[in-house]
Amino acid sequence: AAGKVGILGSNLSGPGLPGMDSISYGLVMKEIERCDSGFRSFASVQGALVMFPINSFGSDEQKNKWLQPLAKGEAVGAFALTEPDGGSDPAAMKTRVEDRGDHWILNGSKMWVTNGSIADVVLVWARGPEGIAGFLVPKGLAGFEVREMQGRLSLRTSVTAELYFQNVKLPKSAQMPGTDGLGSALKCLNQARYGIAWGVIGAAEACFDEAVAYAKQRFLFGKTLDSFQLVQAKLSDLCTSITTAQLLAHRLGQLKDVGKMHPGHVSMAKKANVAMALNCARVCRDILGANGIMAEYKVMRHMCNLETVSTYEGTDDIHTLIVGQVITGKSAFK
Ligand code: TGC
Ligand code: FAD
Repeated sequence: AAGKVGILGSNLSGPGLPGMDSISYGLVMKEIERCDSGFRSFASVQGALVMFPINSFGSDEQKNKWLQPLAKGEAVGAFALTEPDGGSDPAAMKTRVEDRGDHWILNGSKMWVTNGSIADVVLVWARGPEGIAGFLVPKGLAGFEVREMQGRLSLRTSVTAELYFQNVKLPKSAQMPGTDGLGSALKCLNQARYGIAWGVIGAAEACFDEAVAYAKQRFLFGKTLDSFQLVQAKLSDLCTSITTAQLLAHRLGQLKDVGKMHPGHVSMAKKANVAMALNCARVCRDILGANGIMAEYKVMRHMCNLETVSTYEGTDDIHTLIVGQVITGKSAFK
């Protein structure tokens, strides 16, 4: 359905692609995440982490083969950067390709790969003879094993997988010719983090709307909950923080559309807006009292989802340090 309405990779320009402006695209992400962060994750991975790199770094053959099926939702993509020994530090990656003349041999493993078990094609980041590069790996190749990760208490509408590559033979054409080191992978993350900065506002709005509606009808101490000053103060602060986040995302979109969005801007917005949404979900959960923990209400589901959103695409700490680096000129990672 998402493919039919044209919302997958909708901000990308090129033959047959919608080319939506950044703010419209952000609003789409917001509305998807109002429903569930797992659905927005699917859309982020498909659009920002698979279609964007194919469009930016792929060969004509790769673009012709994958972009339209991915845009229409006829094919599913995944992005495999994270490894067991390198979550926040992807430069530590051990997955590697060896050049065997007319083909590559891929060895290594990835984990926490959204869409991994349902993907037709996985963008795998691996260390090769000339540094880190991206490779398009279709499903079903000999030596490519996928294990779905079970037991998550967050983002339960999406699927996450571990990927294992044991002497997987790839044609030379699997390499994305425009990828050039870890920076190429990080460019994809900028796109996805942009979508998250917008998306989480939708989750926060959903929690806020539910809490307002609940407080209007919950009767305590002889009047409805929304009459109490403490509850009004909570709602007032949340409304202000949601509005502030909207303005931050809107400004980021304006900068993106004129080519002035810096990775530091994206980090600031990802960190601030996710923290805002997580706080909003927690406070709204509190306003609903015991009902707030029940599955029939949205707040706890959004709250659990947002714990993941705070971790993936760069943790809150990592974005703090990226902004710190922009301010001081000193990398805390080295
Ligand atoms: P560092 O030495 O700073 O940088 C390496 C090269 O990359 C360049 N660069 C960037 N380029 C574009 N955009 C950015 N945001 C960039 N950040 C850095 C940099 O200029 C350098 O270029 P060059 O030409 O000099 O080589 O790299 P580092 O190893 O010190 O690490 C920096 C750090 C920690 C910020 C980075 O590794 C990082 O962002 N870590 C977090 C990892 C992360 O976010 N992983 C996400 C995995 S995907 C995912 O979670 C999907 S979830 C599903 C969903 O989205 O819904
Ligand atoms: P770690 O890096 O081990 O971090 C643990 C803690 O240490 C955090 O609090 C962190 O902030 C802190 N920390 C790390 N470094 C520093 C430092 N220098 N200074 C201070 N504190 C630090 N990855 C993909 O490649 N593709 C995907 O599709 C994908 N989907 C995901 C879906 C889900 C549901 C989840 C949970 C994760 C997904 N990820 C994906 C992985 C995600 O990007 C990583 O989980 C994230 O980058 C953090 O890595 P980690 O979990 O190994 O935590």
